[in-house]
Amino acid sequence: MAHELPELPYAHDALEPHIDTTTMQIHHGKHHAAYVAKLNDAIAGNADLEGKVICELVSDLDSVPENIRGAVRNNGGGHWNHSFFWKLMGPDGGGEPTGEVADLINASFGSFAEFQAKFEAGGATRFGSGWVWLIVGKDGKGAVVSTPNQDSPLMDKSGFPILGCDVWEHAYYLKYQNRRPEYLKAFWNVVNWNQVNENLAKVKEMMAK
Ligand code: MN3
Repeated sequence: MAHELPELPYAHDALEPHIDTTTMQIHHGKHHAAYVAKLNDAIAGNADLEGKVICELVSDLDSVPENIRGAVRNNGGGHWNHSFFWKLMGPDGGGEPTGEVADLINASFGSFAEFQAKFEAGGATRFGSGWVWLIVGKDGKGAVVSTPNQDSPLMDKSGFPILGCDVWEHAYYLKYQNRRPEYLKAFWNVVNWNQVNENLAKVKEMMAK
């Protein structure tokens, strides 16, 4: 089965004014769509790889033949990261974290404000293009990590991501130009904490096995 571009779980203008309509249209409809198309091209004809879901594929790059490993890393990473990212935002998002995520953040960082500062700094200091993440590490604690390009914590096994923010210029340049820290601050207004809690519940289930 070929990989497919998932539909946005909300309208393109749903995250206004924090993330603008045109950015969402291009980001989802062009950038993400291109990662999906190039991933399908890269693995075409390799039945073993074609049979894997995207999460399996990016979690086991060693099993990908060397001649297409770079393409799968970049485009498969792009597909997984963006599919994860869209769901983390929503028109009813923002506010303080809730439920077990709130407990994890307070236990790991001291407070939501301290976590926000770490996350924003992680995103702002990522040189060039990449992502900043909240992961659950092997010790069960929350940690902020940043990855270059379309890499993710699934690739280096540093932990399981439950929240992430795309800090490529294409994610914010139309509205924020060079002001990446301002975009990172605006991101808090659209975070869907219910989804982050769902992600945490899944991670906990996986880690318990
Ligand atoms: Mn992007």
